[in-house]
Amino acid sequence: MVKRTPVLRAPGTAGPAPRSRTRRALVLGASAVLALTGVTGLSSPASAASSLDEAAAAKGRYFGTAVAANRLSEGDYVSTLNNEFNSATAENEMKWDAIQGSRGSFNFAAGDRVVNHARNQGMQVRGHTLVWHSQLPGWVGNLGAGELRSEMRNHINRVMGHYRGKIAAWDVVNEAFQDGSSGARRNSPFQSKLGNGYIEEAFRMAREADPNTKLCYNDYNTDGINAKSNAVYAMVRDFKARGVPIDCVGFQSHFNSASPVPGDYQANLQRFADLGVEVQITELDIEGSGSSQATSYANVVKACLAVSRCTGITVWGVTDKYSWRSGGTPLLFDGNYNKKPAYHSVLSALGGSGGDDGGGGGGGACTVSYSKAEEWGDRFNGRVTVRAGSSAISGWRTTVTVTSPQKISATWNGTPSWDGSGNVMTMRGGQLAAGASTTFGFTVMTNGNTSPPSIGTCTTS
Ligand code: 9MR
Repeated sequence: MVKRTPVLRAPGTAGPAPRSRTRRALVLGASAVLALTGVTGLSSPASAASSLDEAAAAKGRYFGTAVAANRLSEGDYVSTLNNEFNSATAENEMKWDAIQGSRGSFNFAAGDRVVNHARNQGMQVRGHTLVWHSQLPGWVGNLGAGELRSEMRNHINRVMGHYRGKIAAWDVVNEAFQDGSSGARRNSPFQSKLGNGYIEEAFRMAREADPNTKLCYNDYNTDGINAKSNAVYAMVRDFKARGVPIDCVGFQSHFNSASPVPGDYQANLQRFADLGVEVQITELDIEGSGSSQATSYANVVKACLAVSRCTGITVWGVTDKYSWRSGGTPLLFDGNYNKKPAYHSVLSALGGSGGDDGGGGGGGACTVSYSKAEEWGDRFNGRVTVRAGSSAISGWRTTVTVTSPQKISATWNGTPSWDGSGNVMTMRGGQLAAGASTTFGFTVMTNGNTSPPSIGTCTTS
């Protein structure tokens, strides 16, 4: 239960110049807090990133998620998305049936919601997907070859044209190969009417439609070295040899006990990278829980980091409850948006702080993580989760720094105190068992400045 303390209005003196709104300044912000407060004995280095996107960025990678437009009205969904990810893929909203369900009638509304949200948050966007056998409206399958070719070009032109300048990479063709040992093409209207050349045609059309975005081939069960990935590999090698435009290969990476992370995952990524394309992990999810799920996730991250042309990782959803495989709890946040052991192992593998390899609880004495909660026209609520590491602690403190003219007007679930500027609040709390967490909150009156606060590192007492 959230308990609100009476309004605690700090003295209003001039603070530092307003920063840009990006919360990606949190890491630097932590150093600023140190300078202001002279706090010593911190549990983790101020330079270690405390969110997935910042940790990935420090390694030169992005960390993304699939986003569903109809979840963007849910506060916890949005705050988790905004706090942890710097790349978004529309889970369904840019597929052919969503955009051009009826021939010639284009509807970009849902896709635009995802793209606008992402761009407003400074995230990049992956485009998914232009040519795919699934989620393809019936009218496409009824066309003859000539019309199908011109409709494929028209769809690519219209969709890529609409999003020109806003998409970092497009999945031009998705899932064009069969599973199993044949290495054969999957049957589809494109395959059966246009023949083997349709993939090349689609990539050439895409380059013409937008020469400034990356063009990817994306597939599943191609994560290890097997007949299917060999077939994709041969296609990419041929494209590169003949100058067919292709920039990247997406490895969906949907894993479970029947299809675990392959032992040759890194080697497979590397052999594609060696063809001169970027490799991206595009739809990662791993069914399971606890430390075994955490270890598998860490292995995927480590494989990507070991391949210099592996430019980023996208997980296929924010929270288990909305996953396409929700029964398998395959994501990094549970249904209540709590960070799972897999989250901590991913953060740790990315070199961030507050992570561990799945034991529940960071290795350090305590860690903090911030998320934005409710938002109104003149104020927003912030939430900080404080988590004990692998040992119990008898008390903790951290700082919240806001940017003048912002003011913290209320707090709950902790004991606050203030520095002379009124911009730095120190929050204190009591004991926590090993790995346990607690959450405190506060309201920031924006006074016109919506920058996120900077959260200091966690100190035990
Ligand atoms: O996650 C998507 C789910 O909501 C849809 O119902 C499904 C329909 O085909 O597509 C899911 O996303 C798929 C992605 O677009 C391509 N690779 C496999 C993904 C999981 O099925």
